[in-house]
Amino acid sequence: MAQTDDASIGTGSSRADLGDFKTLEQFILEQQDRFPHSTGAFSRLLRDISLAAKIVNRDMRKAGLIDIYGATGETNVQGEVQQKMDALAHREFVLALRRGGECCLIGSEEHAEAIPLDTSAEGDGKYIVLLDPLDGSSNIDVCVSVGTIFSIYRLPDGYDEDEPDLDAALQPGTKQIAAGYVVYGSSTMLVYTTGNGVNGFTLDTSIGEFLLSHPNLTTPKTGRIFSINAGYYHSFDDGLRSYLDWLQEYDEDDPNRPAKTRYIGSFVSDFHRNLLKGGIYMYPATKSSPEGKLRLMYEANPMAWIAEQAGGRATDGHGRILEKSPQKLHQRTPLFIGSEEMVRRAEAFLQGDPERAVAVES
Ligand code: FDP
Repeated sequence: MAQTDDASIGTGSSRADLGDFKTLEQFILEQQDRFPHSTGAFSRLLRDISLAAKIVNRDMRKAGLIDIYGATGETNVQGEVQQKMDALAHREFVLALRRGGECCLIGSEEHAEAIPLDTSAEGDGKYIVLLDPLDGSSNIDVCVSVGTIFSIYRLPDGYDEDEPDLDAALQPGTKQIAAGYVVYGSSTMLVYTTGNGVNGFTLDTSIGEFLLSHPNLTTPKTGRIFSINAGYYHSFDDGLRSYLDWLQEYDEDDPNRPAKTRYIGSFVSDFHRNLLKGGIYMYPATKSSPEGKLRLMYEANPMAWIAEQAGGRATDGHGRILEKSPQKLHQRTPLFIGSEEMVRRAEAFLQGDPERAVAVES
């Protein structure tokens, strides 16, 4: 068991003062100041998202005490059982974005069609937000970490923000202008990128602020963790099965083998752990999900950009996730994401060339 310094417990001396940390709001404003022509609309949009995340966090922490555990009795557009918290999180994000007025179109995993917002009252309404309001929600009833994933695009030229064509949301991941996630775990963290590195903020619930706890996050070039639902092993293709076997072999010259398996079954949480510690998360095509299970627009694209910005890699096994051109909002994709060397190795196995050199400079 880890040793604790008893003298510091309860004295406040082990707790950081607010002065040590930047709040998310301060950080966003600082970034905004770097662009002299910025109108502040994007900063306000991020603030709206972080506010909704705080509300979802609050409700989640009380979920066992009020009637928001369990299923709604509905299925979502994916045909999956909708949890009450899924519906509640969807509603909170839509309300926050509607109130803020900076977003003209929302695509949500919990809603069949993109949702146009009335932008006449407030804000510029130049942004499109795609989100998975509550990822891993089948874990809520058993107190396991879940998350929110979001992805922001600009409304392309030629579209009217008052009546945006729903197709405006169908942009490749390379067009994202921000992507992030919130993990509601043993603590709540918001991690995001605008293409200038990745920064992580931990929620201090006593003051209701996200504080910059993980500036300039980078992910290890390789790692020892692999995350996959091994229950589907027999429906994986030969290349993937060989890679999984290779990971589990003992090799006295390789400190990372045999690798360790860690699978929470909550993508945000699995991704977050691997980002910090080094590892690979895989959700391939299977017999029951021939196109994979994860959603390109709500899950794969935002996490792929964060992974790349942190020095990692994301592929569907054949090409870069961010370059996939979306055909529909709820499109699925196979996903292999995480430490660069591990993802490159997975690609080599999947493409039938396991001997291909993959080592990368650390
Ligand atoms: P969930 O269905 O609980 O929302 O994309 C959804 C997801 O969870 C991921 O968070 C998770 O990694 C995956 O599905 C788990 O699927 P399996 O149960 O098939 O492993």
